[in-house]
Amino acid sequence: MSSVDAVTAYIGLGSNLEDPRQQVQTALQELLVLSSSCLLNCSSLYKSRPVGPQHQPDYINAVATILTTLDPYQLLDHLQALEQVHGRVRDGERWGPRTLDLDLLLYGDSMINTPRLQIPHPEMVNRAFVLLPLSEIAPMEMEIPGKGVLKSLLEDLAEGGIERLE
Ligand code: A4P
Ligand code: MG
Repeated sequence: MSSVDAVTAYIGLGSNLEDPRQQVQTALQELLVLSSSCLLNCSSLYKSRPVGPQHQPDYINAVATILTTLDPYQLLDHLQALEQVHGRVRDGERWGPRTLDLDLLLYGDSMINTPRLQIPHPEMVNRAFVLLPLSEIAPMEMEIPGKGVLKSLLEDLAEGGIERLE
């Protein structure tokens, strides 16, 4: 098992099946006890229409940040195991409905482009449901590797149709 110095990573949480709000809140509790990691902060919850196929319920999303000594592939293994605990079924539909999706958005300033893992998550900068919660818990001047500064990316974003929940 490889190990690394502690790295700050950002995780996107999303759900649109089986009480999505509860799914995301439970997943945040599970991130609190993630091995070799410490939960640093989490955003509010946001509600939005699905991006992609429209024949599915609205999504609840949030972003969390952790400090971790897991390497990025170990972290992805843990996130995918948590998705399974939440009964995630993959039926092959791209961007289809799910009980829980955990995307590894950022891992320090790493850029990774392998079949199993792309970091930064390739779609994150196009998505209000990622950038708005991220902006609650990350510095506005943060550089998203290869993409730009968070503040500018937010300014370029079409923000419509997303609601921050209390
Ligand atoms: N993978 C590669 N890079 C990563 C990464 N950085 N984080 C691979 C996580 N996984 C990564 O993912 C497919 C494969 O991507 C994994 O096996 C992993 O090795 P998946 O979770 O099985 O399938 P997916 O989530 O349907 O695919 P994808 O392309 O990751 O979809 P997204 O980007 O997660 O989008 N609309 C709203 N409003 N809110 C949402 O949360 N989510 C999606 C899914 C679509 N529309 C949405 C939302
Ligand atoms: Mg995903």
